[in-house]
Amino acid sequence: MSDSDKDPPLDGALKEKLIAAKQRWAKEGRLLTGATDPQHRNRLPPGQRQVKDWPVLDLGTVPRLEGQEWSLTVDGLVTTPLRWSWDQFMAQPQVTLTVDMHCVTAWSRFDNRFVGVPALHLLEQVMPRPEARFLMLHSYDGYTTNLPLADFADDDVLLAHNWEGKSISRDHGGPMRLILPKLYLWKSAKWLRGITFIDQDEAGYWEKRGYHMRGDPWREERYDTD
Ligand SMILES: Nc1nc2c(c(=O)[nH]1)N[C@H]1C(S)=C(S)[C@@H](COP(=O)(O)O)O[C@H]1N2
Ligand SMILES: [Mo]
Repeated sequence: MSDSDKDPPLDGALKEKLIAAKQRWAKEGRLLTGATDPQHRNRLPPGQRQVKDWPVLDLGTVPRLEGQEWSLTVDGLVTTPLRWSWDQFMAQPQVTLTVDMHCVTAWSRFDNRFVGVPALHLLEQVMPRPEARFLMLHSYDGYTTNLPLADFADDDVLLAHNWEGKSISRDHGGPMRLILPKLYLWKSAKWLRGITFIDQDEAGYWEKRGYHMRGDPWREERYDTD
């Protein structure tokens, strides 16, 4: 039996992150926001300007998903693939976070309060296999985008369905979209319908068209300049 056969399904680092996150969420009233993080005192990443409205950006096809038509499928390199109906999704643990959003088109919007299911909770359910290192997100409009598992596996990543106390509107990705504040917003897939765990990075819709494979706004990873 090789060492990897004995690996626990949820690797140690991921498990520690999950436990630490749960402890933080458990502190009542705790909202995660750059405002409370001294390292983000300068909240505007390089080349960004602050906006107060929330612009809509997408491929132009806005899916209409009524209750029964919606599901989320998680598959690929996971121990327990899953498919959640809307009711099953809404029955998962929920967290409220206040986060900043940074779009590659140079606008940033501060203090957006989202409610949703933590990505770490989803990871705990599906248990990525040790060889899983990236994710491909699939959306109802045909959009795709890729992510490192390390960026998805963090306590500020949400499968979000509510913004500022209201269901997320259709044009902003309702009924459910990803919110991953650490990367440019094109990584936060709207109308999310599937997540596939993969071992090697693959380019999604914009990444095939010259956008950066990771997209960290603090490093200004807008385009692949190679
Ligand atoms: N499904 C889907 N998700 C998507 C997109 C898209 O076209 N389809 N566009 C991305 C891009 S390029 C941006 S900037 C943000 C915009 O989100 P917003 O319209 O809510 O501001 O959504 C991202 N998620
Ligand atoms: Mo974008």
